[in-house]
Amino acid sequence: ASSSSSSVPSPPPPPVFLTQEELKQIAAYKAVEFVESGMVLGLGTGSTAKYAIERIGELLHQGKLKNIVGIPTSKQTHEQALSLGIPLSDLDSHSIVDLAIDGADEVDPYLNLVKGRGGSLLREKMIEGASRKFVVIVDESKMVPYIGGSHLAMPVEIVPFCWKFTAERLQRLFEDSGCVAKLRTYKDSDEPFVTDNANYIVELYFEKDIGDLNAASDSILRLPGVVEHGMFLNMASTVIVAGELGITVKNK
Ligand code: ABF
Repeated sequence: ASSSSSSVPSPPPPPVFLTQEELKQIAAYKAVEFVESGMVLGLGTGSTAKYAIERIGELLHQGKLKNIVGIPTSKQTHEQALSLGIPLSDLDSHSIVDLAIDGADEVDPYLNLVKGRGGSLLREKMIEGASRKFVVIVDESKMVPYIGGSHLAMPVEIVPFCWKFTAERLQRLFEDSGCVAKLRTYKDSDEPFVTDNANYIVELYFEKDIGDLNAASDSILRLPGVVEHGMFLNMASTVIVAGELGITVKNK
C-alpha cells in the first residue's frame, strides 16, 4: 500500500516583537541621519537620546562625520559625549544650534511635548529653543491624546526658596483639572531632587485635559519662584516615532 504523507504546512514563526529599548535605538539612529559634518548639535538627555549620542560618536570615529560640536543638555550628557570624544561647547560660544536631538516623555497630536522627567528641562528648553531644527525621538509609548494624558508627571523647575508655597500655588492653578503637585525627591528618599542648576522640581499630575496650553504655560511662568516648565509647545520640528509596525516621521 502506498504511504501517503499529508504535508501539513508548518505554522508561521511567532511574530518578533521589538523591545522598547530596540524601538528607542531605531528612532535615535533615524534622527542621526539628519546630522551633517560641520553642525553644531544640541545633545539631548535620557535613555533614547543616549543612543543618538552613541551613534554620533561612532560616525565621528569612522570619519563619516567631521567638525561637529555638541552642546549637552545636562551634566549626564556632557559626561557621555566626553567619553565618546565628541567635541563640546555651550550656548555662550554658539548662540544658534543647527540641530538638536532629544527624547520626550509625552507627544500630543500637534507635536507639543512634555519633557523633563529626567530633570534636565531647563537646559533642554534653552538649547532646543535655540535650534534651527529640533528632532524628537520616541518609542510609540510616548504618544498621548493630549498633554498630561499619560497622567504622569509634568515637571516644573522652581527655586528651592519656600518651595511649598510655590508648589501649592501651582496646584491651585489647575485645581479644575484635578491637579496634584508633588516635590520630586530622589528614589527611595525624602531628599529633594536637585537639578543641574541647583533648583527643585515640582511634578504636576493632571486628572483631566488642562485645555489651552499656552494659557497654562503663561500662568505657570508668571508665578515668581518658577524657573521653567516641561511643556515644550510648538518647538519640535520633527518627531520620529518607532513602533512595532515601523518608523513614523511626523513633521510640524
Ligand atoms: C529627556 O528625555 C527628558 O526631558 C525626558 O524626560 C526624557 C525622556 O527620557 P527617555 O528617552 O529616557 O524616555 O529629554
